[in-house]
Amino acid sequence: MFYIFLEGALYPDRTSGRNKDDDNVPPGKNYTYVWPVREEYAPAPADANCLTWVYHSHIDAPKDICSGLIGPLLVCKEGILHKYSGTRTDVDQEFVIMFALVDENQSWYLEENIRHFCTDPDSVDKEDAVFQRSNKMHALNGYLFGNFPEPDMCVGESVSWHLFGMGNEIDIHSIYFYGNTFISRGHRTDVVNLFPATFLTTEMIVENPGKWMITCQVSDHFQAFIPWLMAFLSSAAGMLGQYNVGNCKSGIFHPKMKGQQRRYFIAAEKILWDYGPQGYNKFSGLPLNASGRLQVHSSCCFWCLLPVAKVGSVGCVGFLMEGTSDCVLEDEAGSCLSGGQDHVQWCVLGCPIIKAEVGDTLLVTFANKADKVYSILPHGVIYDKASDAAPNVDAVEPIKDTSSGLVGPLLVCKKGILNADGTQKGIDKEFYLLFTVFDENLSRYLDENIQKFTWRPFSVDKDDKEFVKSNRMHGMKNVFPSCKGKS
Ligand SMILES: [Cu+2]
Repeated sequence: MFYIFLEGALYPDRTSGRNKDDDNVPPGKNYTYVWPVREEYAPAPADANCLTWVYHSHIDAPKDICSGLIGPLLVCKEGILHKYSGTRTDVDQEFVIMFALVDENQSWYLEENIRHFCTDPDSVDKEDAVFQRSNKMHALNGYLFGNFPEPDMCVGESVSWHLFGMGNEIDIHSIYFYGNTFISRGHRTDVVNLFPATFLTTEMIVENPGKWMITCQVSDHFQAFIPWLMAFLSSAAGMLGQYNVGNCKSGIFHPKMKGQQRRYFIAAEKILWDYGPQGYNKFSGLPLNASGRLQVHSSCCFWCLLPVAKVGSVGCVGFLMEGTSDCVLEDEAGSCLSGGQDHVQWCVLGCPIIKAEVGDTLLVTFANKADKVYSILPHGVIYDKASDAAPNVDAVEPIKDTSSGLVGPLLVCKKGILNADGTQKGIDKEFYLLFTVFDENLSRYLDENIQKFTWRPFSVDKDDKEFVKSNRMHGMKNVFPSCKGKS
């Protein structure tokens, strides 16, 4: 709650005189705003103990914010803040992260920056598209290139993360914390979505020691394109940060896992994937080689090479792809370790389905039968550094891997939910829908696809706008519900 003359927002609110003092605080002057926090503004019962809000300058909000004038404002339930120090009594630590594309083109200091930091200021064209793009920083708290100051914490600590997004229509972020999960709005997750002016409090009980990444999973943000830096900094220019978890607290005890071990064998093999196997558009009725689709087909890869995953496990009744091997994993003597033909399911894009109940341990053996290096990184389960598929920023190419088709669902169920055959109690059928734009431009097989499926490979311009557009497949994959992945 605030009074209109304490609002600090410049807009035609029909105020005058004293009521305008809050609107403009000139350099060298000061003004004290008064913002009572009334009961009606308290966190609701289901909210976190402290709600995340922000405050910012409002002379020209976009320009002010891009000039750095923004900060967090936490409103906590009564009794949560220490009477004297103001620190929180309910958690061990708290951190604030702003995810925003900081647009230096909008800064009040653009001219000053050009004069100070450009070698030839007079030659700078502020309307130049490349110049403008180079001024857009996909930042965590205004830091790029992994320079975000790394929060330190101990296993066993409770940590409150106050996250917010600001900025423009490009600021749609899927924030992923590697290594640990957290509670957000009453749900367990490790990914949260942020939009401009969206504020979120998440609560983490830190479980997993190591150095872990915090990333935006939006492909373009993860691999932020900054032309003059990309050449030598690669993916490290993106919206990335890290946090450190140490075993620095004594008396932390993890109970023994009492559930069952669920074993999965997953292999990746390269196949030819057909985005339209029925040969016509089922909504328009047009054949896929009709003029509307010809461009897609001719420019590159309506057909594309992909690695696919297949799962083998005893009791898994799946479908086999004709002409493929019938065993996921063989021993050195050639004997099948994973159940053989009767127990192999072939899955393409968004499969196989891994399931476990709380207390179980998943053992996933991954056999890479494709022609490039791949790995498996899970969401929502704990893994140590020996099972961490993302050891450091440079080694990670998650965007390319998911664009190449290597992504699948993983279900973590409450105890007692799964039947012996892996189906869910009380559920007759399960379907898994993967909605995504498969971007073949990012596939590891782009060059191979161009060679195989274009009429004149040497003439293909991979940066051509139409070519790039034609390679983005707005797909929906219905993963077959039949895999009963039980060991
Ligand atoms: Cu993002």
